[in-house]
Amino acid sequence: MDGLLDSLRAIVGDPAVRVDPDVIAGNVVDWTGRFRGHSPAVVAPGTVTEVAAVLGACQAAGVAIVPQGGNTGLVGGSVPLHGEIVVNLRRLDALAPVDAQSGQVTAQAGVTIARLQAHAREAGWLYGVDLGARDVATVGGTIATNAGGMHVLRYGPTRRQLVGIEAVFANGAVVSRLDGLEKDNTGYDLASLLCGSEGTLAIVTAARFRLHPRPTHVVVALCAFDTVHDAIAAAGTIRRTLPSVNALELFLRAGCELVTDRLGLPQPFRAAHAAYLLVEAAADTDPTEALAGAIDACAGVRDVAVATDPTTARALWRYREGHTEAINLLGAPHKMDVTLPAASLAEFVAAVPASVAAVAPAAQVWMFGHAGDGNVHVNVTGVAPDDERVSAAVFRLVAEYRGSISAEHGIGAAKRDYLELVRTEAEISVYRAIKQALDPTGTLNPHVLLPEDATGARSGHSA
Ligand code: FAD
Ligand code: 2HG
Ligand code: ZN
Repeated sequence: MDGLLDSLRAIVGDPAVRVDPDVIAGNVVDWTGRFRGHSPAVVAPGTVTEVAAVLGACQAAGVAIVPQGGNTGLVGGSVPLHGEIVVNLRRLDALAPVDAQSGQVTAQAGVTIARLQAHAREAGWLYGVDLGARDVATVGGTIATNAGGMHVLRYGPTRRQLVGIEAVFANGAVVSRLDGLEKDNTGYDLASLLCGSEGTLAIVTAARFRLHPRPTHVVVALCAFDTVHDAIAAAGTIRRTLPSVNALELFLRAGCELVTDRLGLPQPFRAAHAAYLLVEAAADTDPTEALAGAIDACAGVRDVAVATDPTTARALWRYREGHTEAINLLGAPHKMDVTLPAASLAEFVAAVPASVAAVAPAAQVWMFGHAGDGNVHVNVTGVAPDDERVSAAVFRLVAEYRGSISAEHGIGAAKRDYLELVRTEAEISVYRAIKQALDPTGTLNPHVLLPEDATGARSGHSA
């Protein structure tokens, strides 16, 4: 290890190899505090050439690495749970000017999503992905997880924004395809393959994104319902009747009370309600009337608050976005970001509390999410970090409803043992073949995504 650290210092310079446990403490534990690892070093390359040399040195030394961006990932995939070296990409933070002709921009892996959004906005465009972790989450991390967020309904997840990618593979090869051709049918789509690969196939160093025209008017409404079923049915009605819809976000009474209590916000309405649906519409002409018409067409709406200016809109969004922060204040949660077929979402939400109570009677269940995408975030608190009974029960329920165990956060370390619930043997063997072909020594994040194989051997080795 000492020899490897000397080589890494020679590549990136002394200050970019941090080994002091106090200094790297924040790099070895995840955002929730549930996943805590240890590492001999955090290495921060400043150029693509340095990334390739760092990877080459680690591969030659037989030491595994975990790529890391903002470390906001929620599935334990960004921290060194098996003593891997952390390769942090935050220093790769160049952002090229927006190409006004194509409506595209190239950004390096360490650029934060908030910076990318602001950069696009200043040039009169919009970046299609938005998420609560925007100030810290990076281009590289959001590509590696195919991050979704609040606007998937309108613009799709990260994969849909990608026009090209630059990445370093385990053998040190650099692939760079950033010329922004909207149409290019020349073989495998590497950008799509790497998007969602969770740092297991390559380190992403830069990407070319397509931007969207920026609607001039944004209106937000928070609607209250007496049943979860009505709120979810309303999401379907609004999708159908409001072409300018940007976001359809669900949260429940318990979560709303937790957020108002822990974050010191006023109650959104005089009375508490069973479920809330936050609706955002955006267009080039004022969508307020169309939004009101769509809400009128929904059954069971008990109260509505509308925001037509950015400050009030942010205040309404806070009730929804504040969930992750407020729940973390209760202790490290178990997070299950799942998608259900739209027709089963309400039934699934109704069934979750009993499934959890059957295995963990004292646990608390919090549910919220992107109702327009069929994606609900099931958070459970009051369960020991390594107690798998709750995840197993919820994921089994998801599989029964033919849903997915990851809508947007990925598999990471948290869900690798459940992949077989929703992916066939044939699919997993193709995944293994891809991993084996691109990373035969198991250098790149070898302890995430894929389950242990039939022989009990893990894909790759630990440090
Ligand atoms: P990290 O956490 O550092 O890494 C995540 C994964 O990507 C790891 O497997 C890591 O190894 C890999 N990786 C990181 N950088 C690279 C790279 N350059 N090359 C290859 N692999 C890399 N997620 C959503 O999808 N939607 C949401 O709405 C959402 N909201 C969130 C709100 C909060 C408050 C928080 C804390 C998280 C939220 N997340 C959400 C989860 C998280 O922000 C995303 O998963 C995000 O994509 C992680 O980006 P990051 O830069 O922090 O990556
Ligand atoms: C969100 O939608 C994020 O707010 C985080 O995906 C979800 O905290 C969670 O479980
Ligand atoms: Zn989410």
